[in-house]
Amino acid sequence: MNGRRLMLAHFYVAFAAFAVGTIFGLLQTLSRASAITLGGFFDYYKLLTAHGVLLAIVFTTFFIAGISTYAVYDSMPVKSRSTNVGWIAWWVMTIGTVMAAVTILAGNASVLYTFYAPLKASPTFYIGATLLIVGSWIVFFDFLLHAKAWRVTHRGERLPLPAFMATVNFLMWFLATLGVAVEMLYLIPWSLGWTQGVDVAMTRMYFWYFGHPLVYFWILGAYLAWYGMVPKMLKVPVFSDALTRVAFIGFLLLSLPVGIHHQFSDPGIAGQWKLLQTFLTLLVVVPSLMTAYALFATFEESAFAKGQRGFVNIVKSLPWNDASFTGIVLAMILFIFGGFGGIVNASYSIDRVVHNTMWVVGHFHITVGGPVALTFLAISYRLIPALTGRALWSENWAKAQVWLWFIGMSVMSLAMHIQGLLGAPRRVSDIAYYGSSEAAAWHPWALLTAGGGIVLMLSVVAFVVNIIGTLRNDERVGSETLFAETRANEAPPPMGLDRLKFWTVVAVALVIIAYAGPVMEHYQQHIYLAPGMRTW
Ligand code: HAS
Ligand code: CU
Repeated sequence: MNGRRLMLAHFYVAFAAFAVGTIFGLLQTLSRASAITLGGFFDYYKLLTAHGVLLAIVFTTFFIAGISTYAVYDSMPVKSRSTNVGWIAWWVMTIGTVMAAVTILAGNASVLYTFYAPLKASPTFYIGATLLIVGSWIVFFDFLLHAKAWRVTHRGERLPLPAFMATVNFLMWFLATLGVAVEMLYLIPWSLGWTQGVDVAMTRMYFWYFGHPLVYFWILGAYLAWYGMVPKMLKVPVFSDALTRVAFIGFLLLSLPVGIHHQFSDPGIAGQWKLLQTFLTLLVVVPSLMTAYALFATFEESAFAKGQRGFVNIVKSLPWNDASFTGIVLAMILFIFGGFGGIVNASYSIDRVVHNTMWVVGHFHITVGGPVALTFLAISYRLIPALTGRALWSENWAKAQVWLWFIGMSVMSLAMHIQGLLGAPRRVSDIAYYGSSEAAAWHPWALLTAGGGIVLMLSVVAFVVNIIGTLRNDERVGSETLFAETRANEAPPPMGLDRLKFWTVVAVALVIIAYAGPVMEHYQQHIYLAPGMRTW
């Protein structure tokens, strides 16, 4: 398979962003627990911006570009194609990342990862972020070119399942990032002083049109491994090719028209639009439950093959000695809690209680830090050996790392959720509030959050040591595909599932239904253009 160096390049940038971003996260938890005082170069809001951008945007986007390129190139081998387009994508993404990261660390973009206006960062931050997005579009374009070249010798065939999953995820990402691209058309001229003000409400709507699908881009990156690689670890076929395609099409359609569930407290958006998007948000339960069902059926099939029956025997028969498999199941367990927390958030009236509190921070740490990050770390113990041909340095370190991550993330997220229910705000550096009695109730949970953060840091060290050890390991391993076969006797999935142009039209139609009202009503109101400000 060609493109190994390209895939590894994506993973190395992802790991570097992960290692640096988690250090900032630890410092934040210690600061909010009043264990340390941040200041100077280590300004709290600068670190919070760097933590969010490096982990939520850079680590995820590069890792998903890497694992998706593996899925496309591995399942659709096309020897004749060069990797030039893929490398152009990598360079554009990397240059953009460096521009944005340097601007943040230079103290010129403490706008947090959501870069809400009227906070105004330096233009190089917005231009760098835009290049990262444009680079990821080139990754998607590379997949389309690859599929076209593969189709020359595979006329009329369906995309192989790994390539289908990766392509649908990037199609959803492309449609979602159009929102942030339009937002940048406001923010870049504004940051350059070419426009007098910015329409804050509209930039927020553009951001969250992108911001929610962003999280499903992450989870589908993990689902690529759950649906495609976990069966291989268990030596069984993919549970169902058709179900997998239906679930991915479900996420494509239900990711885009729901971003206003992040804006329930925003003024200027009428309640009926928020209610409509609540219903659309909750529909995501369907592909989520389909995923849970397919995965447990896979576990069951592997246990039956070993003559084991019954829930307890199925669980006991799973390969708990395999760090990659164990890490992914622990990630799934975290997702169960994160998912139900999402249902709380999506409940329009209850969200009033938790919005902008540490509850939401707990939610996204157990979702991004659970099914997404832990899956990415766990599957790296298969991907890096497969791409380098070098054996994993230590299976024991890998097992320790995934359990430490699970424990640290569980403790930290629980403590964050409880802080949030007690009213602790997010995005506030000092929560002592001059010794107020209400704030005092948050402190024990802030300490526990920091405790979870320390355990997570140990896990990060174990991961980095293991990856470096693997890259220096002289013991060689084979590089057979990490993806499982689909079931030989399964009826071929309906060809309609592969009609991605049709599903794109349906997705766009849903977006128009969900957003035409709020956008038109917005422009019927008086638009105030905010000149912008810096609070740092
Ligand atoms: Fe969320 C805020 C609603 C899932 C990430 N979410 C966030 C933010 C982030 C984030 C980053 O409605 C904060 C952004 C910010 O900075 O302000 N979220 C949901 C809902 C879901 C959901 C309904 N979120 C995620 C995932 C994320 C993620 C996944 C990252 C990867 N979220 C919200 C809302 C807000 C929000 C509001 C705004 C809150 C506010 O006020 O600001 C759903 O996708 C959840 C699906 C799951 C279920 C529950 C059933 C559970 C099942 C188990 C599945 C298990 C599996 C594993 C597949 C419907 C079905 C198999 C298990 C075995 C052991 C076999
Ligand atoms: Cu969301």
